[in-house]
Amino acid sequence: MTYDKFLQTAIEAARAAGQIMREQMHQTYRVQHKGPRDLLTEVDMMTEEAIVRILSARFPDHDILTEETEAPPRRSRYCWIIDPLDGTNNYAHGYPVFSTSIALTLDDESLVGVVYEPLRDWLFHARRGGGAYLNGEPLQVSAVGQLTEALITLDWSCDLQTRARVVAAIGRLADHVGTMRVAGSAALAPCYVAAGWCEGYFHLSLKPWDAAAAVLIAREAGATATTLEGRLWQLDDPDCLVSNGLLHEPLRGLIR
Ligand code: 2AM
Ligand code: CA
Repeated sequence: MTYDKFLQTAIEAARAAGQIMREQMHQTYRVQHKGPRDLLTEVDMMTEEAIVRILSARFPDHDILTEETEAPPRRSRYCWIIDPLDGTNNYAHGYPVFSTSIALTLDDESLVGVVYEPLRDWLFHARRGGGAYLNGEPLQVSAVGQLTEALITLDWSCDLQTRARVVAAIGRLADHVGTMRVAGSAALAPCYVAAGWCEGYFHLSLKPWDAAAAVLIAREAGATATTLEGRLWQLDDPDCLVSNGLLHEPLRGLIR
């Protein structure tokens, strides 16, 4: 079945990227600045190349949208959306939280999503309508319904104006939620909501490749994902709140 072929290929590509990340972690690699507080390592490029090679060989007609390199359009209804190394800042510091994200979209809707955390060998995946899984075990969001018991995760932006909005939101949340964590990988954090390890995650300046796979995985585990205005989150929306659903509206009210 074609869906299985899409999923198996995405898993193969994500594992290939993860292998490179593990191998390169203790080697010397080049690190550049893409912009202020925005890093690009040689490993971003190596992992991207490995993923694109595998996907293009298997699906030469599909489009590819990937963080680091612009690919020529093939005008397919199918598009692979890739963040080869999500959490580059963490990776470059040796802080052990980073991932690879690969999604396949059909007409801008995610069909298949894979997020791989190579250091723990954790592979999150989902198929639209088919549930979400971690290493083959089904995932379900948490049943926590009290803000005071909630663990909320979030990410900064490298842009200072957005960062100030995040800080203001943290200030409003602080009086109400159980505790907060800064995630460092926008592709992993919604998977942790999917697993029920935290109740919510927000980011105000996402790119499509950060969350194309992760939001599908979260939704398939029962999560709600909207913009701060409350509209269902779509690929090109920069702001996103992913939650277990029960706490969505109170969280959205505090963050926006
Ligand atoms: P990245 O590591 O692939 O760049 C925390 O920085 C999270 O937000 C990371 O997942 C990071 O992805 C993502 N992110 C999204 N947009 C970003 C940007 N413009 N600069 C830095 N990180 C960004
Ligand atoms: Ca990246």
